[in-house]
Amino acid sequence: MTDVTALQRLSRTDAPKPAVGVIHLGLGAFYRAHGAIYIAEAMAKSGGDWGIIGVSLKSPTQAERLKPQGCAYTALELAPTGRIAHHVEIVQDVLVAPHDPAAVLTAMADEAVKIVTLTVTEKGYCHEPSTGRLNQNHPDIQQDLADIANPASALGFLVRALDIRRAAGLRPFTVLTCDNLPDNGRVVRGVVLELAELIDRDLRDWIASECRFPATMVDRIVPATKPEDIDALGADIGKYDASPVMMEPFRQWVVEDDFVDGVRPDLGAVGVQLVANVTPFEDMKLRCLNGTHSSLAYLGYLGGLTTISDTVADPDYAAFVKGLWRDEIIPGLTPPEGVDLHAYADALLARYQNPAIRHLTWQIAMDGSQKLPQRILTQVGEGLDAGRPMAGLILAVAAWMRYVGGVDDAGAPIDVRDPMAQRLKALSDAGAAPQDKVQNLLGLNDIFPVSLTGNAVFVAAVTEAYTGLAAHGARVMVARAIS
Ligand code: CS2
Repeated sequence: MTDVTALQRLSRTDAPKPAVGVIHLGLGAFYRAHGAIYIAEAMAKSGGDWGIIGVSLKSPTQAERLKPQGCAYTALELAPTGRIAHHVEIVQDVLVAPHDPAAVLTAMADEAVKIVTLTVTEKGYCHEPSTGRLNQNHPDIQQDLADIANPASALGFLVRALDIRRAAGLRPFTVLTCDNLPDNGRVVRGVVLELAELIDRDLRDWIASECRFPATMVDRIVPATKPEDIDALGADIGKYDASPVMMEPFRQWVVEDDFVDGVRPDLGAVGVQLVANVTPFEDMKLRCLNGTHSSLAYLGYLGGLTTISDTVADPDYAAFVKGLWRDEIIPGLTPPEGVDLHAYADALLARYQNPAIRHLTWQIAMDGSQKLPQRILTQVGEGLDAGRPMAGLILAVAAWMRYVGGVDDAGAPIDVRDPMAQRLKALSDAGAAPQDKVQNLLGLNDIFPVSLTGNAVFVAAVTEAYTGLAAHGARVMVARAIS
């Protein structure tokens, strides 16, 4: 094992620092491995002032790790055949919103800033997943409404910064969401306008007419960095990087080309697809990738499988996920022009099999209450309506129900991370028999739409799947699903 503390810290080179043009809200590993790298490449290729200031909305950890190394970091590309370390210098500073909200607002209100990008995860939009409407009872939104000069939520920062720009006679920035939500541009626009309206009707109207909220589809598998990754990287590059990111070689970014005054980095020069309609790409990715990721995460975790690559190394799980694509997911999709969805699914399986990517099923299982609707439930409803058998995805829904009950197939407790974790466990515990537990969870209409809970075929199938999982475990049920 390398003694990483003996290594010299990673630092910036003395290349000139680009001026800031982007503020990023929610500086996690994904954006540093995806959007930030594309923007850095676009600037290297075509110029422009697109340096990034990152903002952490909750924890100071990222700032504490990155600032002592000048905000430079290593992005480690992990292919089955080897690894490539990229040195990334696009981030200029990291601000911690709860420590100094005024500094964040000042940065966002700077005229030089043209784009605010976001990766705040599904729950960061403070919306009701089943309707897309702003959840006005969300504690962060309550805090925004009580004191918008010191916002708590990403939406509060957007609204307040836009207000400051309007008052100063400046143009708004483009709001570029990079989260895995269907129609993510429309969702963020909707909740920003709802919040703005609660504060000032004129502000709402100005944002509605002047601001732009392009939709995007983002894709790159970026497992959370583990302590042993930091250690191994130290041995590889001979420097201590406190905050490297681990990423697969594959990446894709599809962006609706609708920016304020048309101002943006030259993303097209570095492989970003700039299109008029992102929806077919977003549906393909959310359903084929994220839908099966979540399915494998719950069924894999319950069955004692630690990573996605371990899960698809099991022939039954591999056959199961192929069946999901072939019989349940692809038949419900309209492919983007020129895309062969079966080839897309084959490529996905190869990405999942990459043994160099240790993506924990536990990590993907997080926040299921926020992910299930768009990843699985919508397509289950549509499939059943079209008369397709949706037994595999329904088994995945039942596996999520088992998972949030908090005990795996070996009887070990599960550390369930979800904004609704306590409520989910209480509902599960309140039912004695499997059908009561299922019934209780189906009562959550912010997750399950009535169109689904009112569908007797769905209710019977999910109850049967849950009962099977409780009696035989996930591995047996996955094997049965393919036979
Ligand atoms: C994953 C995604 O954690 C999860 O929920 O499904 O982060 C997934 O790895 C990315 O969307 C891939 O682009």
